[in-house]
Amino acid sequence: MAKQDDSPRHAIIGAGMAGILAGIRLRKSGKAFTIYEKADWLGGTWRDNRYPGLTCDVPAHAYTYSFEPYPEWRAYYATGAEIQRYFERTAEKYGIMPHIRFGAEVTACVWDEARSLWMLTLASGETAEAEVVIAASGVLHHPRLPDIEGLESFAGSAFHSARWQDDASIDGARAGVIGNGSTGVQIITALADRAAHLVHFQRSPQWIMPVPYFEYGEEEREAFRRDPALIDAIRNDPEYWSNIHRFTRAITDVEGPEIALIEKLCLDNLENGIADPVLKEKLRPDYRAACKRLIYSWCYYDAVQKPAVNVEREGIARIEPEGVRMKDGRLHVLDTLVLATGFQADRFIRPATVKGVGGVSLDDLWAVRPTAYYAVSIPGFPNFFMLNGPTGPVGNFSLIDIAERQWAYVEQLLDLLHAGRARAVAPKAEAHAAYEERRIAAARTTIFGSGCTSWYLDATGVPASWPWSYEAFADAMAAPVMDDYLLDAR
Ligand code: NA7
Repeated sequence: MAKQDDSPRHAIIGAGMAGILAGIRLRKSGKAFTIYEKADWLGGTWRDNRYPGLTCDVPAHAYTYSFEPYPEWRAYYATGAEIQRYFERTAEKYGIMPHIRFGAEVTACVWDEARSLWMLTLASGETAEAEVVIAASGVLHHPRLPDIEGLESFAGSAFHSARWQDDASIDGARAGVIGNGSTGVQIITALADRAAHLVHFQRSPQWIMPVPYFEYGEEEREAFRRDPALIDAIRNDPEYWSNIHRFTRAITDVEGPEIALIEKLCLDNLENGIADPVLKEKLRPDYRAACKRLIYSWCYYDAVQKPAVNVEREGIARIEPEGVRMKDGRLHVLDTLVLATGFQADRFIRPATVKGVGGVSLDDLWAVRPTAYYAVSIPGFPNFFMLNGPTGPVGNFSLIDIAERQWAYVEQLLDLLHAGRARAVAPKAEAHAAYEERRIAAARTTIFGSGCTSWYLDATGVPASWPWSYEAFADAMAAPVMDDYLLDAR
């Protein structure tokens, strides 16, 4: 980015949902920015994940930028391919494409105190400068492969769900899926009618929340095109929002009525949705609902009752060239093995090296757990802001809404730089420490900390996410507490 005048340059890392959002906002206010994207195309998680059955479990019209409603969604829940198209189209429409540098992996960001700017190094060895870094590098980005003996020996194709192989034998073949998070469940529902034999390997059964599913016909889409107020009505649907508020109350009040209702709805679903009593017991969870991310599905229980599908709850002993050997000695012979085993959720911008004031590295600061003040900024890392960063809300709601609210907060800090009132802004260490202390205490009492394992937990077993209500998050993002920030005046 060439320096045109005195105004700050912005380096956005990642051209996924949040990076595109930051680009659109900066372009609108006429600011200089470059989006560095390590891959050769935009879309982030929606570019990487292409597995059959991929659907966003947030209603399509809610998983949409507030400023760019989209009449074209084909169903209440959008497919991954449609969402990818939406981001491509939106980036194009808002003039973001010329600002994206593809194949440009940022490997290091080092704060130059004397000049109040970030020195970026790319994988190519090239360097760049920017006064502001926006880390929009995603949460669930680095696949986590299971540590199962013999995985390498499998003779068929074995691959992670986020690295889908189009030429894998599925149709009329014998396939297995390890993992029953949202991903494994969606893959099973899509393959149940395609594979001749399909095994769903489950280490822990899941709570399955029944949800409505319907398609929008051409007539409805035409009505959305003509009258955007119809879309607003869906986005602002009081029932949708009261569900979200109920959900966050359920998370934060583990003995309250909301979580009891969620558990009842899921158990009724299991009771009424599964006919065979043996299968029903296999699928019955033995921990609290929403402790792991709640699975929303309108068709999983139908899928597992199809003749080709076998739910396997015995533990896996090892993987052999022919298939998966269970602890009780049985062998599932397979042609294809899908590893829907999740992601390393604690990476964020890493493995890039980030060094702030005094050469302190983010890796050292995050030795115990990734953390950020209100999920957005880090003491000692001036002008470094994260979207969907550590300790932010994760759950069954739109991360676009989360990122937009975080951007509104970041923008108020950037205004200080843009107005020339400061050269650098970072949260005070004591403000961050107080936030983390309160957050960790609250997080331990949430449903996420009620005794299951999940990607919501940090390495010490503390839930890593926002532990308060959605309203509390919205309030916190409405305006930064400026007293909690250190300004380095010009
Ligand atoms: P998740 O939700 O992290 O699920 C991973 C699944 O893989 C889960 O069922 C794990 O079982 C299972 N798993 C992981 N390692 C193993 C081994 N070694 N053996 C057997 N089973 C294993 O990832 P997803 O991709 O489904 O979803 C991630 C998010 O993407 C989702 O929450 C949405 O936000 C979108 P476990 O439960 O640990 O017993």
